Amino acid sequence: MDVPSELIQRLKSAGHVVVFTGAGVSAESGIPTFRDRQTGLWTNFDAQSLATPEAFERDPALVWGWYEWRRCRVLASEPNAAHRAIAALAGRVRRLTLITQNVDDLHERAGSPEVLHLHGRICQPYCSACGREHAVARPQLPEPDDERRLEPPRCVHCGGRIRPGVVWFGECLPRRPWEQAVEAARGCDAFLCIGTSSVVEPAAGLTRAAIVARAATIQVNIDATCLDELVTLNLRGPAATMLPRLVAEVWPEA
Ligand code: BJW
Ligand code: ZN
Repeated sequence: MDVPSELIQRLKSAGHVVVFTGAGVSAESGIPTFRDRQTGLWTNFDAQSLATPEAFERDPALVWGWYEWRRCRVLASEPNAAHRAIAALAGRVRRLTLITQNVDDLHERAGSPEVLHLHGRICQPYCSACGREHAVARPQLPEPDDERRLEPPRCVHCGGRIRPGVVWFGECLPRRPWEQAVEAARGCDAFLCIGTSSVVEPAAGLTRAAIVARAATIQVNIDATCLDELVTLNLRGPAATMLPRLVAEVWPEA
């Protein structure tokens, strides 16, 4: 791994480390990313028909069925070496803030206790009318096909439709996690940006905020992004390989 020695020293002495993750961190767990040229969700499905409040209003069974299929995939997957390396890192630095755009719970299952979910959680649906959380049963769905439609359940309190617990296009990010994420990005010493295309706002602005605040910024990605020339170090490769190596080199087990 090609990490310049001055940067290693800078990272070792970083008191507050932020780890910011996107779909690429879960790709090696078998969860599809959004914008991959072949397997990306938005390559194969229309985001406007599935990931907007208007889409749910128009065709709730289409949207709910699709998200239940996605929830099945999350439940059937396991954390990978990248999730585990991030969990281990938390025990080796003074302070670590983990921010994710992912709606899966693989960071938690890898042992990261506190995760700021900017785009919600797929396993925590709630009532579209009164906002109360809804406990969902384990989904039993056939393999994806055209019959993926499923009527959303109704709220036991108010009868409203239950909706997926995720943040759709045009919706605001949850206030508290967003505020905490902004504060962490502006105040950290090191910022690791892992497996995100950095095209979705306002989340993508966090890395820019860390750059402006002169934190050491490290990007891990298998592909080029708009941040390649802006970060302190650009590590090109799969997260499940690169992150354990980076953590072992900079923050070895005591
Ligand atoms: C690997 C790898 C491996 C692969 N190892 N790497 C300003 C400018 C322009 C537009 C906007 C703006 N402000 C707001 C907008 C609109 C919109 C937006 O950003 N649109 C852009 C796409 C143009 N944003 C919003 O609407 C947001 N809300 C908002 O701004 O509210 C205020 C407001 C309200 C009303 C009007 C105006 C403003 C909400 C955004 C919600 C995003 N929701 C989704 C879906 C969540 C639910 C679901 O799961 O279905 O969140 S979209 C999707 O993108 C998902 C992700 O969290 C998000 C980011 O994607 P991510 O994680 O980066 O995945 P990919 O696939 O893009 O990239 C994967 C990367 O991994 C790639 O780079 C690979 O190379 C890499 N990789 N394998 C390492 N093994
Ligand atoms: Zn309700």
